[in-house]
Amino acid sequence: MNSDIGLIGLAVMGQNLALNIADHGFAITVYNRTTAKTDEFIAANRNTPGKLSGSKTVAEFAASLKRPRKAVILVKAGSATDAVIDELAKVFEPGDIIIDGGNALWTDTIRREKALKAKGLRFIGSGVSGGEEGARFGPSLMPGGDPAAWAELKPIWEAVASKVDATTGVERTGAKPGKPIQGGVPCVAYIGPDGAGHYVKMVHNGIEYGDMQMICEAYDLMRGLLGMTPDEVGAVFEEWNRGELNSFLIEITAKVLRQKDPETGAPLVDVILDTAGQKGTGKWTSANALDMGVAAPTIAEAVFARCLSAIKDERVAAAKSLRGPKPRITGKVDRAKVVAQIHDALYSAKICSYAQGFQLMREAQKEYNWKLNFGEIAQIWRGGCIIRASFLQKITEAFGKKPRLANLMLDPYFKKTMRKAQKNWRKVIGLAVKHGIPVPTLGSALAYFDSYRTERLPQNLLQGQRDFFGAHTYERTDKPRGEFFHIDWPNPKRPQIKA
Ligand code: NBP
Repeated sequence: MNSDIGLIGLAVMGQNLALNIADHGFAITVYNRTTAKTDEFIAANRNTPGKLSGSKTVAEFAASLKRPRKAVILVKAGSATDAVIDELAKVFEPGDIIIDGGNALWTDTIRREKALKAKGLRFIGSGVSGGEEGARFGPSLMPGGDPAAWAELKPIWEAVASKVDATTGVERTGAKPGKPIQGGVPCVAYIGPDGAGHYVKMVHNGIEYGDMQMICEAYDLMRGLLGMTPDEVGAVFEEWNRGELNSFLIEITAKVLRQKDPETGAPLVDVILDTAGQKGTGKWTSANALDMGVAAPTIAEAVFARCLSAIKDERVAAAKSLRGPKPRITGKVDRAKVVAQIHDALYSAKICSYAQGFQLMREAQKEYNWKLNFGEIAQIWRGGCIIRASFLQKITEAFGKKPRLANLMLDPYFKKTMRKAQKNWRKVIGLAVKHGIPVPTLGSALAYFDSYRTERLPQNLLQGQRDFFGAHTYERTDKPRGEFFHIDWPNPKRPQIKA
């Protein structure tokens, strides 16, 4: 039997994507470094209606594929991906296509594409988002690389991707094993050459870090300021999920908050240790923002918040010696009013965080000579991925109307939303500061908003300082941009020198 496609790497993502591909009627061969996993997977899915087969060697795997061969790699990102590519390159022929679906660093993808091209092989770096469930029933897919190779992969990627309604952007749900979703717009689009797909997937993950942290801060404010129980906060998130904050992350937050610990019966969230892990894509996004000189403080703060959470022992010790105000608001409090204020703070900060993500992609496309379609990117994030949200329909519309929009916050819908919400947002940040509750993302987003809308920032003073100690020069408000001046600070009467 000749398979339409092959897949290497049978951990969570690989197994689920393989079953998804088979469900859509494509014959697929799978391979895993540890053969026992391949055997177990094939045995466990013997009754699947799809055409699924396993190979014990890479040579056998290659021989089972229709030409030009297509192989998806879903292994641990980094050296494992290189190892698998090296193995495939030995048995593949010119024109064959290798697709890396892992969370690769986009610069690795650029390097791999170049190296494989020299061997006549075609390479696609495709972001795959949506975790286990997404891979099984419809992920959001962000492919980048050789356009001709993409044309070959397109029918399979469009079939397996999540589907949304064309006009409303609402995700079509209810897929079951052997019964995939029919119709709708697939959440996949060709992103651009070489590393573009993996770059956009990385920014998606950075935005995901921001979303998760902002939700955690909203939760913390409700518990700290108002003394609400996890169940009560869960009910608020359930209600928010019916409005403009509707999203996968808000939906699962409500479920996490409602969950009881099977062992103690206590709210599970109270039993879970407050130290967060991370795999690196948030750090990559933030480091890249610094490298390119693009402000993405909300995403970076989300990464730092995880870092601070991880030093649990230090925090426990510090809590005993560094005193602050009491978190709880004392006296009579209108709980519904404060909850509504937190809602507005969360929504406004979310707009800022996404604005930062899109600013990053705008700069990266200049750096790497890509032509990214921001409306399309927002569109393919509407379903299947972790950040899927109703709100992405608004972003799709914003970039649809104005593809070169300078900043998402300037779109009329978002401008109006922030004008209405900012009073409440400022109240929440004020309350958080007064009561000593950390709000790194909600607060940094407000600083981003205020900085972006400020005509004259204090960096005039900063340039003065730089010129004072390092003769770094400054531009003048009364002279054309690009003309640089320096004064001899100890002898300021001497004329300014045009640098
Ligand atoms: P893991 O990232 O845990 O990788 C495990 C797989 O890598 C196994 O199949 C393992 O084979 C294989 N592997 C390793 Br480790 N080293 C190898 C090597 N040197 N040669 C060949 N194979 C090797 O799997 P995952 O969580 O399913 O994720 C797969 C990819 O998808 C990753 O890049 C991940 O970042 C990305 N991703 C994951 C998620 C998610 O929710 N998990 C979401 C989106 C994207 P073995 O069985 O022989 O050890």
